[in-house]
Amino acid sequence: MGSRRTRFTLAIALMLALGGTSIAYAASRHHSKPADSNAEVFTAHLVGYNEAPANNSPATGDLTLTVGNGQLSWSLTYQGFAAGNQPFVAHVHVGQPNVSGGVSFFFCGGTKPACPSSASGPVTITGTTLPADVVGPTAQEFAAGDLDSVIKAMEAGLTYANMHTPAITAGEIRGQLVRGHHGGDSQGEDD
Ligand SMILES: [Cu+2]
Repeated sequence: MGSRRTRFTLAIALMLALGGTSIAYAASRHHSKPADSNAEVFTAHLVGYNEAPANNSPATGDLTLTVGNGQLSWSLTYQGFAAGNQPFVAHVHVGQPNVSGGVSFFFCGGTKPACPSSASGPVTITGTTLPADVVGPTAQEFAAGDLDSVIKAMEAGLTYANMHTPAITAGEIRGQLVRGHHGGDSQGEDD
């Protein structure tokens, strides 16, 4: 009788312990969120294989973009372009993987300052994007200034970042924006 009771007590203790573990896990996840509780992070890994059509560019780029407080905060690092083939624009398009869509907003080049040369090593540019920075794509019924619709497209996996160069003016490296810190895996999963 005694051992039966002990086993029962152990089972209850185990259940409580497991329950406690999952509560602690949920709490720590909640704590890891950014200050703005509505903030969302997107990442993209830009490579030539993601362009349409694919190319053999040695260059790579990594974008981290945070949505919050009605604006986007972003950081883009790029490297590996040939010295004489530096990117002249980096921006975000609306389009699903392997489809070329119109431009939504710029990181460098276009409506923003020129893209710094990466001829002597990796370059990181940072900035914020406000509704006024959104130029469209109007042909896809994304109105200029409508950042909210672009964010919805981003959440649906329908935006990509790319960089254009003199060698491949249509776009040399590209990456789909995906939620969280898994941008490096995105294209493989989507294909
Ligand atoms: Cu582009």
